[in-house]
Amino acid sequence: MSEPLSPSAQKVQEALTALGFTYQVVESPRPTRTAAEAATLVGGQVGQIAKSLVFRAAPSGRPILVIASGANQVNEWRIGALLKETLEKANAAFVREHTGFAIGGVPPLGHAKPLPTFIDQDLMRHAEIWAAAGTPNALFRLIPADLVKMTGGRVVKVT
Ligand code: 5CA
Repeated sequence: MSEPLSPSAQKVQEALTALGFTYQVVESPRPTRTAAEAATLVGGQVGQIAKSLVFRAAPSGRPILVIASGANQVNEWRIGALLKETLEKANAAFVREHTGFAIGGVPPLGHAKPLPTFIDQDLMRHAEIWAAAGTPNALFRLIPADLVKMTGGRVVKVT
């Protein structure tokens, strides 16, 4: 617990602190590369894991962040319709370029540049949720309402 955070996790911790949140990023020795692994580690339900998924909107080419419940499969068409664009899954290089983080650790905040963000309404019904914090081993626990505040995201149905 008192080990120093890795640089990517530290970046997320600093973003949280800069926004006035007291949430603490924790890094575990065990990887939490997937929502299921994260849920097992924190002893929660997979639906309480906020997975940050990056898409590429066409034709604009801009990045879009969808923060979905670990229990849900994002319906790309539904989000695309809100943007009047088509969403395609981003590749690893696109994710790193636009967020500054690698797949498996993409956090909901602290990105290279802020991304237009959509938040799964199903995350809102939990008392607390967990999000990735920069590396496949880093997480932080938060209240869903704060996820909306820290990202400026729009809460929508994503399935
Ligand atoms: N640290 C965990 C739990 S919070 C985590 O980040 N999970 S995640 O679900 O948010 O991130 C993994 C996601 O990355 C997958 O759901 C998938 O959408 C995406 N992903 C995994 N592999 C690839 C790949 N090769 N190309 C594009 N996206 C990928």
